[in-house]
Amino acid sequence: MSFFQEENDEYEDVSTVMVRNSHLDLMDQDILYHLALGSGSHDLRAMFGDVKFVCMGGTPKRMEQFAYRLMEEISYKIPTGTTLQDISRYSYRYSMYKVGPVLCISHGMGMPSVGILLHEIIKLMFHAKVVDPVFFRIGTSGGIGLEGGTVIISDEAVDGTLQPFLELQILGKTVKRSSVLDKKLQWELKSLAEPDDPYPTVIGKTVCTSDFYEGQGRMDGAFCDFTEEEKMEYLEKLKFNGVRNIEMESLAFAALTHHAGIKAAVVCVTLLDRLKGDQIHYPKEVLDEWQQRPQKLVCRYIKKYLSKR
Ligand code: R2B
Ligand code: URA
Repeated sequence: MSFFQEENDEYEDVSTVMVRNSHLDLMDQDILYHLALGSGSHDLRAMFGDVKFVCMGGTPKRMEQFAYRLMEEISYKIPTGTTLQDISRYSYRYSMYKVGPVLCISHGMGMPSVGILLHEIIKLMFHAKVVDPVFFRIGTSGGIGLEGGTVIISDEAVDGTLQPFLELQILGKTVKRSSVLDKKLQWELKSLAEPDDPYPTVIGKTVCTSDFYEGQGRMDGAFCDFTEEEKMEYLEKLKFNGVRNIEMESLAFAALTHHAGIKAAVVCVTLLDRLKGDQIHYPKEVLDEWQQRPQKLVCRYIKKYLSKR
């Protein structure tokens, strides 16, 4: 397909990941504490220099599953009788698996968790001199006017007030970072949705919140000070503004990858339609199958890219 052709052309002008921190040059080693790795203790270039894709998702189990799916799909072999190792197991924070040029990492829940991980993974890419990696978040979300099981590729990540910025408080001041996602990557992913897929794959805006309950207009948390009418007015306003889903990491993911000049995409499945309710009531087997849908799409992308090399 033509886009991979173009992409390869693009990669003729390759560049390694840069960090925007001159202080790192002055440190004799950099401890990536939450990954249980370090530039002094590990040969990061030898371990990770070949990475091309970094895939992040909420839970360790899902990312392990994804790593095994990839192994199958790209025919990546490990010695018979052995299993993939969780590279960050001694951190007891995140889980990380490497399948050839793909890193699969759990990011936990919420922007602080994915933010810490991104700082360390971006530095890992820098120390390992990785060339033009592509980052994916594969996750779950609440749909806005879309049935459970729908796959959404985010074209923009915005906060609960629809602002396309991540707001950080640094030294007591508010700093805004734009949450930009790669347009071309979104359409490349969309083109890999198959007519036979028994679910829709759409592109749309994603609201990212700091809370699952009140922050997402749910009335089933421990606290709720708004009425059903106020909730529906807000959710309808989101729909009117092109929002297709709500989750909790895309804003930090988009803003920090963009700040590092890294191409990134967010692909989430919906677990319910928030215009119809708050509780996630589907059976576990249904939810498990739905959660594999973003994995399948990203897997198709990686497979296609690798087959063109
Ligand atoms: C989706 O699901 C989690 C909350 O249940 C959160 O990490 C998110 O973004
Ligand atoms: N994750 C969220 O953040 N919200 C939902 O409604 C479902 C999954």
